[in-house]
Amino acid sequence: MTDALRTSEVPRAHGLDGPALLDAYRTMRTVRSFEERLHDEFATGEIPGFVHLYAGEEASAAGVCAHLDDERDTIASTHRGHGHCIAKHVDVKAMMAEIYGRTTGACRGKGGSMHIADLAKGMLGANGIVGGGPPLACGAALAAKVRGDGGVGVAFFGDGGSNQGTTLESLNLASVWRLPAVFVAENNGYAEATAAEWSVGGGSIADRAAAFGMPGVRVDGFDFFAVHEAAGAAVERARGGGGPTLIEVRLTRYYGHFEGDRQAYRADEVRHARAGLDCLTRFRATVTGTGELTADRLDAVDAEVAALIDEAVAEARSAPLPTRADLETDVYISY
Ligand SMILES: Cc1ncc(C[n+]2csc(CCOP(=O)(O)OP(=O)(O)O)c2C)c(N)n1
Ligand SMILES: [Mg+2]
Repeated sequence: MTDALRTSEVPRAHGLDGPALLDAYRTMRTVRSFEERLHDEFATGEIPGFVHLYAGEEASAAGVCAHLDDERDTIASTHRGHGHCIAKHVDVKAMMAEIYGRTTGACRGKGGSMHIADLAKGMLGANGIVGGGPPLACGAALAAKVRGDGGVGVAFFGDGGSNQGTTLESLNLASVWRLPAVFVAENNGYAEATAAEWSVGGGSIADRAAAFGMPGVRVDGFDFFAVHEAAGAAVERARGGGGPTLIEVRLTRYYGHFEGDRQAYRADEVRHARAGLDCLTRFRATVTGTGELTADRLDAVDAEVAALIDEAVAEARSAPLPTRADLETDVYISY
């Protein structure tokens, strides 16, 4: 019997049994390894386009998406979307190939990092338009409400995205239509180089929820369990017909706004976060401290994920680029 199965008999206060804890860890580790590897590979010049890395923010995607299923629940993501994709079970190799612009990619190499989508997994897409996700999530939530299948639409957006008119309109629409929606504001302190302290009027994204008559909560985005708990309440409320919730997740991105950003606008906050707040380190300390999972079991996940990422990069690099004919298909929909 594996450690995971042995501990699964005793769910803890967080309600997660051994396999669920292992899943959460695997998701966060996969995102971290994917992003760290992309950071290295981008520097070789082989990857086209812009890449915005999610490393440091893993607990948000993993804590929220742990409550979602692939069939009826949907998410709308951002330009910093790799973590959301992985947490929503988009195939990691197809993601890597997409970022390399190859025909084996999730969107046949035509979307790249900022446009990875997989409708079969309820992943409506990363999005190059800041504030583009919340209206999509409203549409998905309305569809779920009409279908009556208990589905939930989740919008991830940043502190910068929280100031977009589309986001505020979506909060309003979700409120008046009582949509099964969850709005997840990932406040990493910056929109490009502009500090959230300066740009978020009123100082709190969560507090804006009151203006729309919905609950607003702020959680520590380095703590998987805190995010998981807040998201669980929001998803349950949405599924039960209670309407939308706004969650502000406070966290830090470990890399620049995009790969190549010199980050002259911030000093040692990343070093501080990596050393004392890191979500993977904290998760490991918690679950090994309680005896729910062993360090060996977690190390085995690290090794499995490392092998997967190696394969994903090797396969992506050797996959074909789209031909000219490929580029002219799927541009317009035909009825
Ligand atoms: C409508 C729109 N305006 C501006 C941009 C340029 N832009 C890309 S990312 C970004 C900052 C977004 O910040 P935030 O929402 O906090 O997300 P983060 O990058 O911190 O994850 C901006 C201004 C854009 N892509 N779309
Ligand atoms: Mg931001």
